[in-house]
Amino acid sequence: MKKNYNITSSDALLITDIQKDFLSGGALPVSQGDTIIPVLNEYAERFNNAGGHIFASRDWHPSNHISFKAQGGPWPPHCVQQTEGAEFSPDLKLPTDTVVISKATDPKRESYSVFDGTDFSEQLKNKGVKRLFVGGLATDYCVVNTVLDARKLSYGTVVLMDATLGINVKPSDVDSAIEAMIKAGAEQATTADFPDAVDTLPVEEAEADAMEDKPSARAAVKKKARMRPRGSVKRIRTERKGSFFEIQRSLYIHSIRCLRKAPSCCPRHVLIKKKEATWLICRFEA
Ligand code: VGL
Ligand code: ZN
Repeated sequence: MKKNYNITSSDALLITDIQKDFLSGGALPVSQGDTIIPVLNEYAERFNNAGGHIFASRDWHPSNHISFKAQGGPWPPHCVQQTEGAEFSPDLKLPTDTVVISKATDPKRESYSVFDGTDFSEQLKNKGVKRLFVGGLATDYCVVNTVLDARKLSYGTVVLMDATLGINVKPSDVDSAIEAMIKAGAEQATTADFPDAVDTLPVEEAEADAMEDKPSARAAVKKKARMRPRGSVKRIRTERKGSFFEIQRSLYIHSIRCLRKAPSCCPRHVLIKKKEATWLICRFEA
């Protein structure tokens, strides 16, 4: 059954290790790793629009890290600080206020979990995060260890199954990792478990201001809205300082009726806070 996660400011998305060395052509590529990048981009946009917090971790090793073969470890050198391989993929679209967490920086210690030896836990606490959604690379190393730590710290924890892939040194490693995460109380979800994607059309500040004091401007915006093509696309209403206007006419009657009662009067309405403005997004089509 669809879970319909409602993302708020007490939620965070963690995008783990989408770095060149873990992608095709890198030093330790995860097979098909590149294919999850567009999915992660979509999650990032969704969380950003909904006022959720976004974190991106990076494996950030010194050149003599204990996990490297020359030091007796299992891996070829990868994600060495300040090298190209440690860079995030140029295809990854991180919102501007994404918080980057660097991990496994101690030469003498392997740390797969983003919680290990970082200030991640403190950052989550400071931001009031209660629930963590995790995607990225690699399911059987960074992701599983991070998720198990998140559960130990009692975070609601959701593994984004369509946005994570593993290394499978042993072919059963990813399966075992998933089993361990579920056993620890993590949920599994995919994009289909979130409300339908909505286009958040930003309201120009000027346009919204004009509407507040000038009924004629309001009429012009409404006329423009009426001229938008109809179609099956779910559309939006916005609310700013108590003034509303519709983006698509098919929503208008329903939404006005709704708003008179309460902004969250039906399950298809979600309120999200973004900067000072409150956006009311309606997924209802009249
Ligand atoms: C990772 C292998 C080596 C990870 C880091 O973060 O998943 N995997 N180093
Ligand atoms: Zn590493």
